[in-house]
Amino acid sequence: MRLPWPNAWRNGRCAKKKENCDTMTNSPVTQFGAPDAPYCDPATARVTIIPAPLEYSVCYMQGTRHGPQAILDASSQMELYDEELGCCPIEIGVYTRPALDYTNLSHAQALTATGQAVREVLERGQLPLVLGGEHSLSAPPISAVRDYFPDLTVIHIDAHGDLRDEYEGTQLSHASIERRVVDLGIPLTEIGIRSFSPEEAAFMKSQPDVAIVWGYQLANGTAKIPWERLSKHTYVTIDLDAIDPGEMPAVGTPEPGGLHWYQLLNLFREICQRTTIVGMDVVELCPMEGQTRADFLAAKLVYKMIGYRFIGEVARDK
Ligand SMILES: [Mn+2]
Repeated sequence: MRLPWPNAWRNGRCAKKKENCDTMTNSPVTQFGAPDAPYCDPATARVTIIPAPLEYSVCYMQGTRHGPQAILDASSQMELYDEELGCCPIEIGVYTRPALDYTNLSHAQALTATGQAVREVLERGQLPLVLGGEHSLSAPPISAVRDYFPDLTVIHIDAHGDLRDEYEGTQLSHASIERRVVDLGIPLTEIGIRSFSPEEAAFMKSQPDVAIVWGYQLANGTAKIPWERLSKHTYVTIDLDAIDPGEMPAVGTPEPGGLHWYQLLNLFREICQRTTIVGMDVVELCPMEGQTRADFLAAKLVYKMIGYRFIGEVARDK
């Protein structure tokens, strides 16, 4: 007879324990979801989370270097059973490595270190999931993942096009990240865009391998995601300012009219049904006092992404 719950859940191994409430205020959370040891073993994990507290080219609100730890802290208070998927996604194994240390590194050196951390995860056959930090960190991970999956395509969910050739005098800027992806020759699909410069509009006339689904199209129901552009292997980069600022206020450059929670989850679930995600990042959380809902949204989004990605590989009760 089939058990009504996965064994681990029945035994309470992935149940949230009350004592976490006491420990989190004293010491920083080191493992996403604060699960029991079997689920964060680096040797058996399917996902390695890379906290990347990068902050070099932020132009408006500062503080995104605190984003990764805020996500880890919030994740420790998150329930680990996914009622939609009928399972505990943490059971696939999610290891969080120590945060990258960018002390005394130039921006370029910090980006190289980020790419190297992703390569180490790929070498172990695990899925790299980078927590930012500012968006400029995405290019080296995408380049590293492409070395392992040459057919790679990229989905970029963001309020901003990030297609400028350079911004404020540097090609490494967060506002140029997707231009670097285009430079790598990787087909790019942008979703949720609602802040675009004249320079980017002119660039699009050069017919780069970029498709854009605009924010207004998502809002009025005319959006058509060009699924046919996706290859077998896809990297997804999510700038949290893609989400409506009413739900995600803690970002450096908020734009009105963004994606809503379930809209984003449905989008992400469909991405997982149509392609295999082989690398991910969630960037630009800029924790703000009194806006803990943003930290919790980011943590839960990361967990939902892991669940959708690995559904079918973990025991389910429905
Ligand atoms: Mn953005």
